[in-house]
Formats: sequence, structure tokens, C-alpha cells
Amino acid sequence: MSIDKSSPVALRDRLDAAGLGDIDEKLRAGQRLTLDDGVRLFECDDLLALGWLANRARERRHGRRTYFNHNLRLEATNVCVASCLFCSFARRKEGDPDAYTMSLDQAWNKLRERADQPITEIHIVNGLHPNLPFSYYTELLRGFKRIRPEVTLKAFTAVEIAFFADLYHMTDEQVLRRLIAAGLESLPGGGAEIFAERVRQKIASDKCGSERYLNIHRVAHRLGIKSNVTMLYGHIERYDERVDHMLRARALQDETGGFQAFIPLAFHPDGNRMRKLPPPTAADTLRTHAVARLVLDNIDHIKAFWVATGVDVAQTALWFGADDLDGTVQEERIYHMAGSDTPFILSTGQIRNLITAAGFEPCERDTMYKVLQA
Ligand code: V47
Repeated sequence: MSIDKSSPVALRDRLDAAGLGDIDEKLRAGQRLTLDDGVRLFECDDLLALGWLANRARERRHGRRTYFNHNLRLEATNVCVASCLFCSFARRKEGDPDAYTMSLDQAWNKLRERADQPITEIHIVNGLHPNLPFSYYTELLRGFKRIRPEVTLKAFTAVEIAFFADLYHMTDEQVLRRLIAAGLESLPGGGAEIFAERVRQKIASDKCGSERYLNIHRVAHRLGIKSNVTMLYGHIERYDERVDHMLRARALQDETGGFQAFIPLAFHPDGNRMRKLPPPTAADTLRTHAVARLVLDNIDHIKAFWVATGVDVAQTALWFGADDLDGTVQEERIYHMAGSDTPFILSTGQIRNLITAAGFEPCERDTMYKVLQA
């Protein structure tokens, strides 16, 4: 059955019974979903009907193709002046138990010691360290480029960019320009959390606000840098705040076209100040990826980050709108310190097998989604 022809009666009945008939009509007509539509999708208890709609949108865009890359995670320091309630990774100051800051050589060694791996990306995220010089970050990038110039540097969340600007007395744009001159090629999506001020005030009150986060991505896009955008879900936010978050990302994407992927990040409660909350269920995770695929009609990729969702749920999310599994990751600490029991690395062979076993086609990409090996 071609997905573009009208649905058979049984399917239409199912969508009607799920209360999604009018949303299906809108999607067929190429109309955008509203806040209210998004909330109704979240509230729909027929997960398969929702998944069917999301998969149709996914297949229209990507067919069965599923992307991943060969990447390396680097978190050079966990010393952080911010006090986000959900964070299990940060340590307030040097000398606190488990606080660490890598020397530049220690950081570069992470790449040097993997000379045998065909890594195409290093994804760098750090705590907001109050005492390092700005040259630490520019040198970090330059050193990686010296070691392997072909490896793409996806580094520093918008929250870090804002922090650098304030700490080193520059504008956000000046920080971006200097990092780009040192080798920065893409911005990761971290730090978005939930844009709705009610939630952000409670869970991340002392770091860069939503408008600034979005504006830093706007400036990065203007400077020719692509980026991702994330959403931390499954804690104290409501469904309307999740959809509002997606709509704010969609609005910026209309303006710039610079977002490559949207990444729903499942909240992990271990070891942080929201530890009394349960983690989101698998059903919630599948639903969230599906709604993202349907609301975000202008962002190409929905990434199921297996370290956050769990490997099995990430694999299943491929039927719920996701078309990207991130990559090999390796060395991730933020989620593992918050209770993720996923492996520390997946080989590209394991990722290919996961994708194939779910009925999809693996496709190794680089950071810019150039296909390296289908
Ligand atoms: O901003 C921190 C989240 C993010 C917890 O751009 C937590 O390709 C759940 O942004 N439970 C960092 N989440 C990771 C990130 C990311 C991941 C994968 C791919 C990309 C990309 C970006 O991790 C933080 C925060 O939202 N986080 N603590 C926690 N306890």
C-alpha cells in the first residue's frame, strides 16, 4: 500500500476511534498542527494509531532509512556553577567528590587512543566552569583538529556559549565567531530542557533562558553553523509545555532552517534533586518521539538517543517517527551518572543490527547527514 493513497476504511475507522481523524485530515492536507492538536496527540491512548501517523510522516521524508554516526563523547569537566535540579553530573567546585577537569592532553588523548576507529564526530559538552580561561576551549578544539582534521567538532551547548559570553565579557556572537575560528563546526542541542518559563524557572533557574538559547542558535545559523535542539521530558512539565517547546523550535526553524535534528531526552532520576520522580515510561517515550515527528514538520531528523531512551526503546522508536539513533557515543557520563544502564558504547555493527532487526535500513552519516555508507 502506498502511504500517499487514501487510507483503507479499517485504518480510517481506527484513527477516528482514536479521535485522530481530523488530525489525519490536516496532515494529509499538509496543514500544520497547533498546540491543541499536539496536546490531543499526547492524550490519545491509542499508541499504535499515533505511531502510524508518525511513521507515515517519517516514511514520506526518509523511507526506511535510519541514520547513525561513529562519534565520541567528550565531557572535559563536570565542574559547574549552575544548579539544575535534574543534573547528576555536575559538581559545584574543584575538589568536591568526583569533580574533574581534564587537562588538554587528557582530552586530546581520548581521540589519540582511538586512532584505529573511523570516528567522524566529537560531541563536546561541559559543565559551566568558573575558572578556566577561554583559551582552554579554543585550544581544545584546535588540538583535536591538529590530531585529526577530518573529524567534525560538534561542541558547546547554547548554555555554554551564553556562559562564556558573560564570563569572558564578549557577546554571544563574538564567542561563536572565536570558537568557529578555532574549529567549531556544529552546535549540539543540549541545554534546551523545557522552554516554558514556569518549568525552566523551577528546574534550571540559574542558566541561560529560553529566548537566549534560541537566539544563540539563530546567530549560529546565520554564521553558517547547523545545530540540534533537545527537549528534556518526563519530569514536572505538562503536555502543553512539551508542545509549546516544539512550537518554539519550529518557529525558529521557519526563520533559519538551521536545525538538523530534534532530540527528545528522557529524564533520568538517579542521583539528582528530582530523584523522587519516576522516569518516563516506554509508552511516553514512544509517544513523545511520535508527536515530535508530527509537530516538527520542518525539522528533518528526529533522533532517538539510545543512551537516554534505552536501546530497546530507541529501536522501537524507529516505528514512532524517529529516523536517527545518534551514534556509537562512548564515554558518555551525564546519563550514566543519572542511572542509565545502557552500554558505554555500541559498535557500528551493533547499531546496524538493531536497525535491520527492526525492519529499517542502516545508513552511516557524518554530522551534516552526508551519507557515508548505506
Ligand atoms: O542539556 C542532564 C540532559 C543534556 C539529565 O545534539 C538529562 O546531538 C535526562 O543535549 N536525565 C545533554 N537528561 C545531552 C544532549 C544531547 C544528547 C544527545 C545528542 C545531542 C545532540 C545532545 O542532557 C542536557 C540535559 O537536557 N540531561 N541530566 C538527566 N538526569
